[in-house]
Amino acid sequence: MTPTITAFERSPDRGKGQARDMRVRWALEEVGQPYDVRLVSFSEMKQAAHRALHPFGQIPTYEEGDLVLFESGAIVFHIAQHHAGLLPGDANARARAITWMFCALSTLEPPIVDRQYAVLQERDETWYTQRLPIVEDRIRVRLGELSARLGDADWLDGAFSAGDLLMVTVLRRLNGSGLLDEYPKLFAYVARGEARPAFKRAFDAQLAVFTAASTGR
Ligand code: GTB
Repeated sequence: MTPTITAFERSPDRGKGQARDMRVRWALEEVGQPYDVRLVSFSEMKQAAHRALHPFGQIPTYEEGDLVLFESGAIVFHIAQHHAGLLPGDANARARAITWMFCALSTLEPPIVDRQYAVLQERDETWYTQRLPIVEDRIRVRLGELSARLGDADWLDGAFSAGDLLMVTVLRRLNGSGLLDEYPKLFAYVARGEARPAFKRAFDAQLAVFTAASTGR
């Protein structure tokens, strides 16, 4: 059965692949699962029909027959569990890959999102210029630790996994901040993820949505 995901009708990131449907698209592309996309506007997201799928009125969602999921991490995990290619067969290696999935979402993503909120919503506050360096230093601590663990390896634990997929999408949220440039190993790691054909297909698909919305095609 072809799953349907939801995505922004017009993404505020202007097609940069920062919205969280990107990680779901990428996972589906990695495993070769075709999918449909239903585009939703900001107002549609907050209406009852969409809230029935997503209690917080957000994207992405995932529908597959009777199954409805929200939370991008849970969706990627579901895809990885039901298709070959994103989680190793060996039980211990699989558990470690899942650990990296959690790590991406619960250790790396929160300070990075905190910075994005600061930049987007707190810029006019009197304390903004004092707070931003504090937030960025918190991110630097995690990036330094992650970089040390990655070392010269291509991926976090052996072959590319759903853990890398989530980590790369989380680190991409630092694009334009200059922070990732301070960690050449992580910079190269993200570039390796972005070079994967499945990433490119997912990126192009979400960019096409933005381009069509902007040009009216
Ligand atoms: N924890 C949830 C998950 O992982 O699925 C978070 C879902 C979420 O934050 N969804 C956002 C959303 O629907 C889109 S991805 N926002 C609308 C709303 O809450 O009303 C977050 C996002 C949005 C925009 C950019 N950007 O412009 O760069 C980046 C990321």
